[in-house]
Formats: sequence, C-alpha cells, structure tokens
Amino acid sequence: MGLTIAEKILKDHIVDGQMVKGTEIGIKIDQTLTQDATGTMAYLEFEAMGVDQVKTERSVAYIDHNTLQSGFENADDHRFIGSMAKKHGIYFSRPGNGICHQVQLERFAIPGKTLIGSDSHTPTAGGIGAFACGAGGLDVAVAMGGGAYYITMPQMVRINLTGKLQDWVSAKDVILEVLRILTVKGGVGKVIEYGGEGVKSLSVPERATITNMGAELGATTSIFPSDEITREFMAAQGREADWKELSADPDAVYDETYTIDLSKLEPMAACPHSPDNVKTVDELGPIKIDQVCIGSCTNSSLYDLLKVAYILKGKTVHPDVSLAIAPGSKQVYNMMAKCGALSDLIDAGARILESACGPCIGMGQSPNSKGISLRTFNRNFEGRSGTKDAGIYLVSPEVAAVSALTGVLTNPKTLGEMPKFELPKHFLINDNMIVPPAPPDEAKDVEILRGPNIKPFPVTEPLEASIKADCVLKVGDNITTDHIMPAGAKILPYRSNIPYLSQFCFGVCDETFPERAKAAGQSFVVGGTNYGQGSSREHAALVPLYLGVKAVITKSFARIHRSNLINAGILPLTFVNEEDYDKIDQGDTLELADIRSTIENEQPVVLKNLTKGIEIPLDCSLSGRSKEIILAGGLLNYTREQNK
Ligand code: MIC
Ligand code: SF4
Repeated sequence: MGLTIAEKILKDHIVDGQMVKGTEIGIKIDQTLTQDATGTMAYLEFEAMGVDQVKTERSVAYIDHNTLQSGFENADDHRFIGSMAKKHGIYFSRPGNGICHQVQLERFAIPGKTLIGSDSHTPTAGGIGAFACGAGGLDVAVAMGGGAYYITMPQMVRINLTGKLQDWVSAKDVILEVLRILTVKGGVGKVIEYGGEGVKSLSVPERATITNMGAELGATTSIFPSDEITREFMAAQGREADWKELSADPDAVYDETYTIDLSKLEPMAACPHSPDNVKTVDELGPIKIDQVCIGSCTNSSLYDLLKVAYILKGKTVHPDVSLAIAPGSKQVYNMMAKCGALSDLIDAGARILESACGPCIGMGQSPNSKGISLRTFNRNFEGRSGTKDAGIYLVSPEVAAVSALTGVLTNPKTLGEMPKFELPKHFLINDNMIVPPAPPDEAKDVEILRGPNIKPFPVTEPLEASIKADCVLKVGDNITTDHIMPAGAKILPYRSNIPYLSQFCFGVCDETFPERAKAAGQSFVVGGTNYGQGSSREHAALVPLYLGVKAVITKSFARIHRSNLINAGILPLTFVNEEDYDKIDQGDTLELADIRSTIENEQPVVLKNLTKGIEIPLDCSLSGRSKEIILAGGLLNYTREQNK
C-alpha cells in the first residue's frame, strides 16, 4: 500500500508507537521554533528541565509578537529569550526581523523535516513540504531537549486541486473555500494534504498561505508536495542544497478526498466572528468599511505585497478608511523598498508598521467602536482585535487593497486583467538579524538576563484520589483560547506572570470568572464542541490551573489545547453522550469519586452531579504516556520523574 506525504515523513521520524490511526505516536523533531509571547514560558520550562544545549538540528527563537514596548516587560522578555538562545544553542531572530512563520519559510524550513513551534500557525512550513505542527511551550521545550513529540496518528485527507485561479482570486480564497467546506472543527485529528494538477500553479508563499490557515480547521497539520516549484523557491533563497523531492505515492490511501476546481473560486471573506463563516464578496455586497489591515503570517509575503502595491500605485486610500500594512519579514520589507513598491504603499497613504504580528494579535490598530475591518489575517474571533464590538472580515490582500481605495468591500475582479507577478530568481539574503548561538565551550559563561516580570510557574500536584468541586463556568461550542486567555497589547506583556494574567481569564465570556474560581478553590469548567480551538498558548491551561480548575468537561476538544491541559495536569474529559451537556448547570456541585484509581486502571469515568442527583458517563481516553502525565500532575513533574 502506498503512503501519503505525511505518512512518509512520519515513517522516517517515528520513535514510539505504531503508525496506526487514532493511536498515540512519538516522533523525533528536527527543528523547533518559538515566538516571544509563548517563548518566555517555554524557555523557563526548558531551563527547569536542566538541558544544556538543544538536541535538535535547528532551533530558532523569534521576537515578533510582543513588539509594542509600552513598559519594560516586553523588552525584558526579549533580552531574556536572547540570552537563553545564546546559551543553549538556539538561533535568535531579533525584533524587526519578521514574523516567525514567514522567516522560517524563507530561511530554515526544509521539505521532509519535522518542525514543532509554540505557535499554532507553525504548519505554514507545510507549504515547503515540512511536517510542521503547532504545540504547547512545554512540548517544544521537551523537543528542544531531544524528547519525542506525541500526537495521535492522524487521519489523512486529500484535497485535489484542479484548474488554475482566475485573475485576482488568491490562495486565501482557496483556504477560505476549504474552511467553508470543512468548518473550524473539520480538521481535528487529520492531516490535510494538497495534490493534483492545480498545485503546480501555486508558488511556495501561496501554498504557505493555505497551510497556515489549516490551523483554523483544527488540523494536526497541512502539507504540500515538494516539487520543482519548491526547488526554485529554495534556490532563490540560496538553500537549494536542502531541497528534496517529496510526493504522495500514486496508490496512497486517504480517509477523505475533496476536489476543488481553482478556476471556479471567487474572492471570498470570512465574516465575523469565525474563520469558517465564509461568503463570496459578491454575496456580501459593498459593506462600508472603516479599516483595512494587510500582513500577518498568512498574507505578508513579497508576492502578496507586490500585488497590493500594484493596486495602490498612484491612488489614495479612501478618506473614511485607515490602511495599515506590516510586511512579513525584513527580507520582504527590504525588497519592497529596493524595488520601489514600498514607496507606492507610502504614497497611497498606508500606515506602514514594523515587520511583526502587530494588529493580528491586538498589538495596536484596534478598530473604532463597532468598526468594520478587513484583514488579510487568519482569525476574526470576537474581541481579538482589541475592540469587542468590531466586525472583522478575513480577506485576501487583493480584496483588502482594492477595498481600501473604494471604502467598501469590493471584488478585485473589477480591476480587469491582472499582470503576471513573478517571484524573484534571487531573494535578498541578509541574515544579519539572526544571531547564532554561542559556541558550546563559551555557552557556560553566557549570563541569563531576567526581568522582574518573570514569576514562577504555577505549582502542579499529582492527581488527587477524588475531586469534588462546583461547575464554576459553563460555556458553549467553539470556545477559543482567545476566550479562555485573551491576548492584546494590554495583557500580552504578562505571559511570564501567571498570577497577573489570571485576572483576565475567560474575560470575553464572564468577567467574574477569575474571582469566583479563586473563591471556590477547586472547580470544573464545562464546554461544548471544539473547546480550545485557535492559538497554541499554554497559558489557556496554566492560568485555569493557577485558578484551581481541576477538570474541563466538554463535547470535544481542539488538539493542541487538549495536550496543553494534560501537560498542565488538568483532566480533559468528554461526554459519552453529548446530550448530557444539558444535565449540568453552572453552579452544580460535581464529583469524580476515586478518579485517580479509575484513571490508573483505565476504567470508565462516571461523574456525579450531586446537585441534580444523577450520574453522567464521561470519556477520558488517556493512553499510556498521557495517563502517566496526568497522574504525575503535568508534563514537568512527569519529565522530572523520568529523569530521576
Ligand atoms: C495567535 O495567533 O493566536 C498567536 C498569538 O500567534 C498564538 C500564540 C500565542 O497566543 O502566543 C498561536 O497562534 O498559537
Ligand atoms: Fe502572529 Fe497573527 Fe500569525 Fe499568530 S496568527 S503568529 S499573532 S501573525
């Protein structure tokens, strides 16, 4: 039987378990990346593991999220991460060098290699043919120390691309179409593989836009073949020696197959407040807009921005619209400057930002009250922009640019024929903002620079014999980690200060939660389907842990968040019968009697709702290793025990 692309890479990297779908496997990790919003915690965890030098082939620490320095906190964290990188064998991409996924794609990602990153959009590197997953900071810390990364052996989904995109229809429209078909939970437990004739018409940056937003499907990862186009891209980046061909066997077996005819796609938009709420621009009509933001790890490549510059050239941004643009990397920025396209953006009235995540994570540029903002980003969750009542539409750079001129949502096909935008034969290569680590013999002398904002990691205890507590919060379906632990300019600087962060936990759903949870001492949270979708931030588990949450009971979980809960020692439980969700109300007293021995002996879990006098069967599905992690009270305790 033939293998899919992902199966070939997994086969080369499996170190624990068997390639049987639905079972847990451990894989060797070749590369890791961190960004600064999750990185400070990840490096504190790495430090706690006591490993001197990373054991990966390449580990990179990026500074791209917390770049708004309105106090000492972010700058302190940058220095801390820089010093950790220097000491422990990690390359350090300095602030200003660009967004982690864009830079990783340009400079480091390699077809056929495994990569994990403490950021959910790490699958961007699937555009070059890497098997790249988003993970919690602790998982990345373990991988840096040479440990395996554990995932459930995924199902394989094939998306056949036929035809060719029409003028002004874009890679963003391809992934919006996939999101429309599969929804934000359609990718959970699956790898999304792209193939077919249509692949040949997509450049590596376009493929990366598609794999990037595979995160919004909840997929384990997304991947494209590595072909001649990949080779050309890598050669243009001066990295042809790292290229290798990679494709699925003709008789590879997929669990699901879909076909998308690229020539039939139209410009689309994901409407507020979910990336799968997709409609065509024509269906939506000329909605009046207040703001346009172009950038983020999804759509900030040179290719994207050259199109934007072409559309804006010689024109002026509509008087009612604020246009902000953040190029994805220093390479993109500099090439835009050298070819004069940057001047077209400036001239049209764009507000040019530094090369970083910026507005995507609410680091500035929050829209006005009830503002309508078109963004080339990947997430439009309620409140994420920093303005709770804003309406965010996710669109392609082409839709964004033309709409910035007209002041209303506009179909770029109205621009007429599109010129051919070629990728350069040689990108401008200057890695002077990537600091290599100290040579191993000098590493011991590197001093770690710690700011006062770094507070200790919350204490975790081994799983108790029984848990009796109230359901302090009940929430609905598709709760994101942005609901659980919001981000934004005001909160992000405190990612290494869990006590401070805890005041904002579940702020989007219920501002009284932190106070009530603290008062209760121990608590349960109940949720609907796809609980914890979105970001990889382990803070969405560490903060509830700090507030005393012992178990989260849901209809289903998103992959990375479920792992983060286990790593934090919080029990992730699901209803055996989804209707039982209705049998628990907020405030009910619940009991998991003898839960420790139940888990140890892998017996069925029964929850008692003491308030209602009923019993509810729950599913725990913890396998060998994750069971041990839960019993130990989290991955740090488990790793320490293993190293004894
Ligand atoms: C995001 O896009 O939500 C983030 C910010 O990049 C997160 C990571 C974080 O919360 O620090 C992600 O995608 O994992
Ligand atoms: Fe940064 Fe936004 Fe990409 Fe997250 S989704 S890595 S915040 S650009």
